[in-house]
Amino acid sequence: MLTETSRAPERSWEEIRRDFPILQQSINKHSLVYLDSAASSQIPQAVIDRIVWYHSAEHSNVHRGVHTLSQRATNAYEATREKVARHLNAAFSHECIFVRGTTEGINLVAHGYGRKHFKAGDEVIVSALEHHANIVPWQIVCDEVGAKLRVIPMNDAGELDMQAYEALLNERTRLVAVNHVSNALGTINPVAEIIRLAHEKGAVVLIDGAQAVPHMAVDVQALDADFYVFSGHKIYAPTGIGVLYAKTALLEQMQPYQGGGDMIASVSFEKTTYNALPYRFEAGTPSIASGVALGAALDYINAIGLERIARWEAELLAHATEALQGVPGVRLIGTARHKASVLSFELEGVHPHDVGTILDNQGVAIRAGHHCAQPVMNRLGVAATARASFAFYNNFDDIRALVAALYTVKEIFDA
Ligand code: C6P
Repeated sequence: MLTETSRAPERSWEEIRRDFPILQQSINKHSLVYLDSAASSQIPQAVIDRIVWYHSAEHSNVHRGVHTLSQRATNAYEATREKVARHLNAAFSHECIFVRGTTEGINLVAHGYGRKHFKAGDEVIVSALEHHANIVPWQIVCDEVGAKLRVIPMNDAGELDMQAYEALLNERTRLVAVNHVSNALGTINPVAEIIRLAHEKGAVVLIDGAQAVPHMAVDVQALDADFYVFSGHKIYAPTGIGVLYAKTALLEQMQPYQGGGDMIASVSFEKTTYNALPYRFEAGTPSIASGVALGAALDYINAIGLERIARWEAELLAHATEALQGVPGVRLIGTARHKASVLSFELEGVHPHDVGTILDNQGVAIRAGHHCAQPVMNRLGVAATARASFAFYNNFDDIRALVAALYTVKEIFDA
């Protein structure tokens, strides 16, 4: 048993940064400063090693073969499901459905749940802060059945108007879909309160956790979330894997989203019966290596500790916010009181794409654009922003490099 004294000493952030081989390179003759983890985070060596081991010793198809390799692949893949369930504190691992990512998870709910349960005149509530992935699937289903999409407004800081939300909720509300953390502005939304209020009206709630799960502990039972989705590639795993958590009772009421192998119990031309949970919602051969890697990524961050990660990222965000505010011409976009490690900004007189390109010339990787959140941009009256997003492998030197690179942009445009 581990005691306080036998526990391994805490590794420094410097040492942890060295776990990420991709960060050790130069880009455009500058040491890489990676500030785009909200788009995709980087992958530590332990996870890369797990992928190599899977392909070297375990690779086969899952849930199908009686042979040893198939069993190894199945065991490795299913071990991740158990880890995900523990990570989210789901009551059962069958409540964790593997999907390609957040987008597919939301589409699964929109089609599997919405199409079956929404009727003409019903209402679905999203927020003004949503990524397109949490708007368009609901629009498609609402259009199909004649339901209405309603939107929780936000203030100029990028915070949801909770009074307006309460006023929108009514007996016609079937589902509320909001993100836990906004990808465009970094706002942390009061999801526990959003869920509580929706439940009072008998509506179910989907939380888009794509930008939350990498930065904070999430307990789906404590939140009482009905659906919670996230993507592996934002939590130090590869692309091609994500998770939809859903309560058993809801999964049992849902239509399969896709038909095919693995999701059936029996098939004849007259009638098909479906497999048990979770497989009923997992048609076709999945992204097995990425799934196995997701388990390794969860082990990796849990070894560091999510509370420690959250504290360090909060320090980085506070420091970067102050540093950017000191650069003449910088205007921060999104100044909510509760934020996760995203900093959206404009530099006066320079298009965000130009900011991004000149920063890249100096080895600083940020994202520029509308961040797949055009309604957020429209609400705040900007076409696009530059966005720096932080992970625990970033440090104060990265922030200094960002600021220095912004002064170079200004020099070029002031000349
Ligand atoms: N946001 C960003 O740079 P997928 O692509 O399915 O893994 O995730 C979609 C998605 C859904 N919700 C939120 C809150 C997100 O941030 C994202 C992905 C990336 O902000 C790529 S657009």
